[in-house]
Amino acid sequence: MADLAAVKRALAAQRIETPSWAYGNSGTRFKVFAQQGVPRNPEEKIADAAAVHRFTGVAPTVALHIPWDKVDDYAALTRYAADQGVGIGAINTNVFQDDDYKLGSVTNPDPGIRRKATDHLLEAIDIMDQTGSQDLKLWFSDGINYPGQDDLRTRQDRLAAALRETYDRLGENQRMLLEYKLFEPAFYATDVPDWGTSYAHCIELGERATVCIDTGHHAPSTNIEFIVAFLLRQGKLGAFDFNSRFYADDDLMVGAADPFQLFRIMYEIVRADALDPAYGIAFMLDQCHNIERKIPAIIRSVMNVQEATAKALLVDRDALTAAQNAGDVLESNAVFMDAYNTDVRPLLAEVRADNSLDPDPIAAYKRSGYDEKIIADRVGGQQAGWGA
Ligand code: RM4
Ligand code: MN
Repeated sequence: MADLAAVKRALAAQRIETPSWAYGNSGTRFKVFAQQGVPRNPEEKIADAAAVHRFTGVAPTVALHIPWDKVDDYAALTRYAADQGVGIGAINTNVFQDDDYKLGSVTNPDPGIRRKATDHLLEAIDIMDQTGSQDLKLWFSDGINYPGQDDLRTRQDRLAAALRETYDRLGENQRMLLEYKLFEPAFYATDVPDWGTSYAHCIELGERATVCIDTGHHAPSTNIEFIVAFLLRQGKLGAFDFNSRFYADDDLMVGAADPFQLFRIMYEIVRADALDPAYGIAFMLDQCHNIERKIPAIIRSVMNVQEATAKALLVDRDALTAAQNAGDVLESNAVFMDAYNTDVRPLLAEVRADNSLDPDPIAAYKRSGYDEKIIADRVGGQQAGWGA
């Protein structure tokens, strides 16, 4: 049996970072449906992240995306966040929304455009110096649509050069998280399409470069927990961008499409003793809430991660190891599934109550009047979103 007191301690200590952009408007390439009460600036996004933390108790940091969250004074923004009760987490870079980047950013054939893209990555580190952020998260939309359009191998050289320059600029306590994505917006070949490519570049760069797994960025049926186990064994798993998908990079609420997969991923984390924030993995959400209210969707996402984690912590590891070593296929699977099939909602309600939180964060949010308040207050001005 798992030690219940230890499980509760681990759940109370869990940390999940929410993304500033999930509080703003987003959509598909067909339509962005505006909502009432959407933040109009980084401060309002941070206020919403702080609301999520107040009701869940486990989301004390918010990731920023530059230039979407560009401000004149990052030290002031950091102080504002602290006043709200949260800290600023990873700094995400954006080299995918400028006309210059049509043929790529750091892998563009034009050296001037590569310079501009690399300068943006360096600028993000300057921002980290001011916010105290430790993580620089890189995602490149770079790739090509047609065979022969550009040289696959030369593009890797250009990528390596930009990563090297950026890595060398990192401070001692700063890390680089290199994300990969199978396709979109490039359709034929993406320059960082998979974990192997990211891993190889990270190895070349050094200790402080690690892989970020965005759960929505794989081919259908990819065994993500295998990637998790492998990277943990190599000490090269730095972060997650959690979300869920049915088809491509759907960016839906994590755990919505496949809660069992999320449990399997969290089991590998627990199995490696990597849940503790001190281990250094950043558990972040990277989601878009196109048709649902954003704040309760993020609260629900945090709860989904907590539920998967609780189940993972409940796996009877002694019984599992014994069954595995005895070659008992059915018993091993049964021990694993027993934990997955446990209703952990009462346990999590208890953990919340023990930590002076409402056992039902969604109901507490609804009762709080925060939603009505932002709808009333945030009138006029331009709502934040992917384009703004
Ligand atoms: C990408 C990737 C990045 C995110 C952007 C908005 O698909 O997941 O992490 O910053 O979307
Ligand atoms: Mn992502």
